[in-house]
Amino acid sequence: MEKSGANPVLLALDKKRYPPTIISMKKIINVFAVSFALFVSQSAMATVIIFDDFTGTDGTLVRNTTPDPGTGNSWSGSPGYTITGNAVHSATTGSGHFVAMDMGAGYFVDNPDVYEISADLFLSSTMNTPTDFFSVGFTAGNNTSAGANRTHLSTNHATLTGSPSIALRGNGQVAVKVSQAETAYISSTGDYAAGSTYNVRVVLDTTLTNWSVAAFVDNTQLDLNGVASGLLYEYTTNPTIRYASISSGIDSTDSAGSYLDNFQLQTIPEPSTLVLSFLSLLGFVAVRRKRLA
Ligand SMILES: [Ca+2]
Ligand SMILES: [Ca+2]
Repeated sequence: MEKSGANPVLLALDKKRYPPTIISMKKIINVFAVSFALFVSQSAMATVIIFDDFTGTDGTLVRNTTPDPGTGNSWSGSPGYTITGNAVHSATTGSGHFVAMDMGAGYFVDNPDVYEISADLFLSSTMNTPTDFFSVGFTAGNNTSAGANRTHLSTNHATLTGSPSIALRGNGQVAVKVSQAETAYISSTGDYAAGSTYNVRVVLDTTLTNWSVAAFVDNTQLDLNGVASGLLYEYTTNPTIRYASISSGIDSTDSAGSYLDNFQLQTIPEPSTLVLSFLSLLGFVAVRRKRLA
């Protein structure tokens, strides 16, 4: 054991270096007040539009169900997804499936905001190919066929490829598509190995003239614009979208152990709004301190 003076916690409490007037209770309370108020304001400003943790009877088709216990209309799409073990599983019919929540034509244009789609994804370790995947994203269309073609990753489906979307692939890759033709990000094979749960998020800002996209895996932001500075992808032509979608390409051997859970579409505070509320909080704390002094 080092002598106690080397311990940073004890150092912080060393009243010779940090006299009581500096580490005052008032200061500590103020720091907590700012952190707490900022946390509350962020939570208050995020609005959940769809949330589904799929607490349904095993074997129930996801199609035509309403989110349980959350919010939203009802899922439409292919009969290829069932609720099993309180999560979305791929049925054995066909390999590709699709369900979507219809937000209505023009919704994301008429209600400019910062939209985030997120979900927890788990792929069975029997998966090993890039064409096996689960993905979530914003799409222009929906697919009602039982064996819907592999979408989101496909170059064959202009209206079903996510604009944008994020996919976890069977070979351990994460891919972010911003249109049928363009993949903004793709990780190395094996970076996100099967057998773990990954929280994926794709964020679309429709308040801007040129919409921007951010993407995250387990709170790590992905670099969507390559060597250019920053991490955001920016559209030169904004996509036409109306659905919040789930899609996959999972064959029957891999379907049992692979699932999607906790689907959510929410609006989140714009960075500029956050800065403003932080500044106003600082002002509030300053006034409060003046009064207390
Ligand atoms: Ca669940
Ligand atoms: Ca970059």
